Parts: sequence; C-alpha cells; structure tokens
Amino acid sequence: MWDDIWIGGDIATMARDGPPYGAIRGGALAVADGTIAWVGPAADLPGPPGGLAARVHDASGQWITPGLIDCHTHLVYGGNRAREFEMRLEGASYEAIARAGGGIASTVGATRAAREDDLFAVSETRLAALAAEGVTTVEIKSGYGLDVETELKQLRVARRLGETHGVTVRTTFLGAHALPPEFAERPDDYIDFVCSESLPAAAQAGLADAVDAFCESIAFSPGQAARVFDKATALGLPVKLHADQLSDLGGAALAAGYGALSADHLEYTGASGVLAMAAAGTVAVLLPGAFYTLRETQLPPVELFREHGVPIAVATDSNPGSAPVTSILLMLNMACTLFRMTPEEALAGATRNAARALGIGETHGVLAPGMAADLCLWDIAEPAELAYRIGFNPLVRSIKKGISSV
Ligand code: DI6
Ligand code: FE
Repeated sequence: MWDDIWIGGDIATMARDGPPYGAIRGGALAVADGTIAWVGPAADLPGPPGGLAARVHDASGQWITPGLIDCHTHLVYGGNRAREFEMRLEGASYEAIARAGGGIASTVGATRAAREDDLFAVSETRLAALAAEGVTTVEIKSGYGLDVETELKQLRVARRLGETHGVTVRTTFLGAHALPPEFAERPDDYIDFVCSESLPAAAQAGLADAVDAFCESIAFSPGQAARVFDKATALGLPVKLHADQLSDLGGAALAAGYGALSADHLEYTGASGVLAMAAAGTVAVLLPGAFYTLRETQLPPVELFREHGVPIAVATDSNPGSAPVTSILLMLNMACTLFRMTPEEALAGATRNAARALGIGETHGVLAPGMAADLCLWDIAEPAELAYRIGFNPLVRSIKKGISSV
C-alpha cells in the first residue's frame, strides 16, 4: 500500500531519454515513505487508485514536475548593495567598485556584524521567495565571512534554513571568494589561512558539502584556486568553481582537472575548457541573472556545451551584488531569451542537471521510482510555460519528500 497517489494530471518526469520533458500525459505518480514508488500512465496502474494508496489526489489540469533545484546561491548574507546598483547606473563597473573596497568586501562587513539570528531572519525571507516558486532543494555558499567564525556562522544558518523550511540545503564552503581586509595585499597568505584554518574547520564541523572558489582577476588566480582544491580533495570534499565569469583564466579546465561537480558562470570559457568539462562530466552552471545584472555581452558557449554533451544547469546565483535574484522561474526565462536555451533545456537545468551539479543526481531532479518524492504541481497547459511567462507564478503546491509544503 502506497501513502499517496496523484492521478489525472500530466507528468514531466525530466528523464533524459524519451519524449520531450519525459512527458507522460494522463500520468500517475505514487509515493511511499517519501520516495517515488511508481510513475507511469494512469492506465497502466496495477489496480484502481483507491485500493493502491492511502490518499488519492486529483491533479486534473495540472503538470507535475520534479521539485526545482537552485544549485548556485549566496543566499545567506547581511546588508544589501542597492547603492552599488545606483553607482553602476552612474557608470562605475562591477570590477571598479570591487577594487575600491566595495562589492563583496562590503557584504563581508555587514555579514560579520550580523547576529546569527538576524542573518537567519533575512535569509529566510529570500529562501521563502524561492520556495514559493517550487524550489525544494537549494545550494547555499559561505564566502561573506572570510574569517573562521563568520564562515561557520553563515554555514550554520544555511543548515538551519534546511532544517526549518522543508527544503533540502546543500552547503558549499567558499572561503576563497574575496580577499578580506586583514589580508590586504597578501592573497597567498590568505589562501594558506583558508587551507589550514577555515576550510578544515568547516569540514570538521560537518558544515560543508562541497568547496568552491572564485577564480578571477578581482579574486584568486588559478594557482590559488588549485591549492584550495588540493586541500578540499584531501578532506574528501567535492569541488566546484566560479570560472571564466569576467575573463578566461582557464577556470573551466582547472575545475574539470579536479573532477569538479560543476563550473559556474562560464561566459568567457573557450573550446578547450568545454572539452575538458565534457571529459570530466563537469556540469556547466549558467547564471543568467548575473549576466543580466552586469549587462554582460559575452554569451556562454551554449552551442559548444550541447555539441559536446556537457550537462547545463541554470541557477539564480542569488547574491547582493551581481545577482539580487530570488526567482528561479525568471532565470528559466532568461536562460531562453538571453542564452537561447530551449524551455526544455532550461527546466532540465533547474531539475536533472542541477541535481548533478550538487552531486545528488542519483536521488533528485528526475521523477522515477526510487527517487526522492520532491514534486511541484503547476497550473499550466504545457511545461514550456514555466520558462515562457515573466513574473507569473503558476505553482499550485510543492511536495517535499511526499509532504505538502507550499
Ligand atoms: N561571482 C558571483 O556572481 C558572486 N560571487 C562570485 O564570485 C557575486 C558576489 C557579490 O558580488 O557579492
Ligand atoms: Fe556566485
């Protein structure tokens, strides 16, 4: 006997092989113990639904998709950077603001100053906005603390958000995000500190599911990122990289060389980086909200990713500077309109491929027996609507491990 069964609706399983969206018209989906027990055409059910599950739900006129996965966010931070938005409109560049001590450094100041409960409260609001659009799994990075105490504070808040909001949170340690003021002009000493102090502390506390770094002219060099990756690897943690966002430093190939789960941003990635990612199975995480906010014009090499079979994910990059975004549906739209992805690719980017980018592709991101019962029910006529509309939220409800949350 199953716990729940949904009938009457259409199901976008997002399975890779098969029809577009893995679609099953007139589908049925059964859940037992928080896991998908059965999915297929309702006509193939082994008996009348009422005799198969304790609860039968009518999903008529709705589409069921996997719960959405936002696989790249910096959701936990103090303060905001609306003033920098104004400065950029007055002509200052993102890089110039960063070099003048604004940018990430200003958020570091506000995050260090914030009490843990206050940090939780402001972050909770942002998480709620994502969840209201069907996000059931979110990655959250540190990187606005840069000292041991504040990096751990951010990661604890991230874990607590997961425990209290019915959303799976995957944490990523991003100590190598920016140079903190106490290490001004001493980037190699700061990388020593990350490798010997803050990263081991996060790992020891069980607060890091993965390790990331920002490889860029305004942040850390490929050699410095590699040192962080060596330490992460020694600690048994998977890696990912902010790569080639503002220039091509070979970040994608560096990440691939470490078997990274993902390389993220990638506007300036060249063919050799794409080939290295394809060989390593590294997911390309595209962040159209940052592209849009920074008014970037260099497009990520989407056609090359397709050609070489690199899985593409799409995420918000939710952060106070380059992507003050809390809408995953808007990112699906931007992935199509700005990056020329198809609506199906965009949805796969926030489900199946996002799960892979977090190392949870075996259990999340696709509706199939044995996978987590994280679902969204949408009041839409076809799945392309999720990417097509702008500023419209057709979520009826989301289900986390079989339990209704929104
Ligand atoms: N790239 C990003 O998009 C964010 N961090 C990074 O390395 C931006 C962070 C910020 O501007 O606060
Ligand atoms: Fe980012």
